[in-house]
Amino acid sequence: MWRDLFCRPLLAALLGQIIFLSACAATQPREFISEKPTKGYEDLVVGFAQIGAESAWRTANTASIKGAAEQLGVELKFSDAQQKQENQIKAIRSFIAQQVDVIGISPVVETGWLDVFQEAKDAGIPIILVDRRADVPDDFYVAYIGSDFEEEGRRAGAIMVDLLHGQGDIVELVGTVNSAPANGRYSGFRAIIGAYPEMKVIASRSGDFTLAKGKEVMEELLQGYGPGIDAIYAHNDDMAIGAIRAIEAYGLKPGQDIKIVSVDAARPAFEAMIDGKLNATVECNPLLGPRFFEVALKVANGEPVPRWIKSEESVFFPAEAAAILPTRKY
Ligand code: GZL
Repeated sequence: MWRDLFCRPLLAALLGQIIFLSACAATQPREFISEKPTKGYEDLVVGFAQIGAESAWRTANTASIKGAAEQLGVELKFSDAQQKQENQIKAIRSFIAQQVDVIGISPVVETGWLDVFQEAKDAGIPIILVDRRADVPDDFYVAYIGSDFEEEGRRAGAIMVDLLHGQGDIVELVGTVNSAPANGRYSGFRAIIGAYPEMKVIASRSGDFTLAKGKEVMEELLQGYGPGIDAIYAHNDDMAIGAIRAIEAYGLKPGQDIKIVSVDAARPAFEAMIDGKLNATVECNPLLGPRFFEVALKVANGEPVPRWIKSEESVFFPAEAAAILPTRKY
């Protein structure tokens, strides 16, 4: 009897309270719930420290990043460092001062980033490496979006073995010294040709990924080695085109007297293959803009992202160059 008098009304009151509170929670606007509001692309402010405009690849990479920002409505603060590390460091400090949501960078070289990356970490601003890696502790960046440069070097090495039938003297045009692509392409190439004692790299000089420097270095190497050069391994197409011009000026036929293998698969490489002056190009994809902002948005919203978003890449040869050239996006 006394339970009925006492318990039922109490139970009814408790039930009413539970219903009322859950109704409140369901109707409360998100900002009053402890979660942080999710950002959209149009809320995102991103700083990108680009290396420069040294090659056709870099031009395409910049166009991809700027184009994606515009298409998505992201506020992009973009800096061109003219291939100088100190300018990239200044750019990162400027992005920190402006309190951007995320910083992207293609580090011109692998080392010398610890202090400024620490400053970004202390400011709570995540860094995404795009295109090139940096030699920093894992917790100094949230993701790397880019290629496997060692694999690119291995692919170039395998092509060179075929072209030279396992024997010949090779000249190497190296990219920017101490950059991740130059280091990876250098070691990957040697991992393959090292199994062929009759294949020798007789000279390895940096052309800094530019056409002009590649031509200049090739002119010097032709003076030193001349017809003794069986093949060239160029770490990018721009240096390969510079070498082609030097070989022609020297009086030899590029692609025939001297075989040439390069990396990037930019349009000028396809044109050189169609002209019979280049024997192969290993693809390195510069069109990283959309993926960069996709990852940046997830990071800004505290969502997990893979540590390495790896580019899918191929290799191209003269026989298919004319058919493929119209389809190339860079
Ligand atoms: C590779 C990229 C390199 C290209 C060059 O991912 O960093 O820099 O191979 C470019 O053409 O200059």
